[in-house]
Amino acid sequence: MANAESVSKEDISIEPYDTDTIHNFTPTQTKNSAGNYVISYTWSATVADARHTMTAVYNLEDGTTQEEVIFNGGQAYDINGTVNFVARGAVKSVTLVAKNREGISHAERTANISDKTGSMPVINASDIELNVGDKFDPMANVTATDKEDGDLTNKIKITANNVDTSKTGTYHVTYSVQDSDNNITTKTITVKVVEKTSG
Ligand SMILES: [Ca+2]
Repeated sequence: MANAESVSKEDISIEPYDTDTIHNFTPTQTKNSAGNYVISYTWSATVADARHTMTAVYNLEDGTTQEEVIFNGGQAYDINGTVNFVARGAVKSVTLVAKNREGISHAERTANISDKTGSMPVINASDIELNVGDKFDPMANVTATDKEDGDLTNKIKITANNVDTSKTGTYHVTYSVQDSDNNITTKTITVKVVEKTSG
């Protein structure tokens, strides 16, 4: 009987899942050069059972989620890591969820995203009209500004320019500028070249 009682006690014992603790979790969001949202954070946790897993749930602005297992268990009690996660869209918050080996959540921590993507740069450029034979400087009177970076005029790239002032026509110049958060703005202006009218 003593043996049966012992087994029964073990079966009903509650494992100390609630001793799991998530520390050091401050995700931030940036954009990479491809325009994808990248979530970065370091994290650490004290996990009561090495068989537990840690899953990150990324809550996107469109209301959907993406999940990624960032810890698969099998390690000792103090675990940590660095995550760089590429999301489909802007991320509102990230929830780290510790799950026991039955897949049941038993510790979690949600952090709102500190959005580092900032505002888009602005290109100031206007359509212009020229006379045949005029000189055309595509950078004349063209500037770029950014709320976070300030003046970005020297970062402007001309990505297309078919202007030919030797003959009449309607031409286009396309400008592009990238800010320090990898936000890219493009702007196309129209350049009309007309016959010089005398008088
Ligand atoms: Ca900016």
